[in-house]
Amino acid sequence: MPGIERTLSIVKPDGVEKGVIGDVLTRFERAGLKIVAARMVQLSVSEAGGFYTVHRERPFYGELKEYMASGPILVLVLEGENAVTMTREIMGATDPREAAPGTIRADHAESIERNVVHGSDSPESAAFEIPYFFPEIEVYSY
Ligand code: IDP
Ligand code: MG
Repeated sequence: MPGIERTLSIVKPDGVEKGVIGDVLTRFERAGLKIVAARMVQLSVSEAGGFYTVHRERPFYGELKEYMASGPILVLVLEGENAVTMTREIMGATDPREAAPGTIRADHAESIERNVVHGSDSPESAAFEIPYFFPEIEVYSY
C-alpha cells in the first residue's frame, strides 16, 4: 500500500501518571491511525539510553534517560497514511510553549522534557525504534 507507514509512539511516564493514555489513543484513532502493536513496560536507565542513543551527546541525555525510566510507559506502533508526520502533528512541538493549540503537548505537557508523548521523527527513525521494542511478529496489521 503506497503511503502507508508505521511509526513508533510512546505515552511517556508523565502521560501514564497523568491518566491521559486514553486521550492519546483516542486522538490517534480519530486521525485514522491504527494501533498495530501496544505494550506497557518500565525501561531500565540503560534501555532508555539505548532508545535515545541519537541524543547521547546532548546536555539533557542523562536527565532524559532517568525520566524515561522513572515509571511505566505505553509503547505503540501506529500504522496509516503518512503515519510519521501525522503522529508528529497530533503530538505538537517538543516544547509545549511552542506546540500548536489542540495538540497533545499543548494540552498536557508540563515542560520541554516532560512532554507526555514520543513519536518517531522520520521513517528511518521508525525503522530503528519499532524493532527496539517489537519483533515483526508482534506487529499486527489489520
Ligand atoms: P521530540 O520528542 O519532539 O522528537 P527530541 O528533540 O527528539 O524531541 O528530544 C527527545 C526528548 O528529549 C524530548 O521529547 C524531551 O522529552 C527531551 N528533551 C528535548 N529537548 C530537551 C531539553 O532542551 N531539555 C530537556 N529535555 C529535552
Ligand atoms: Mg525526537
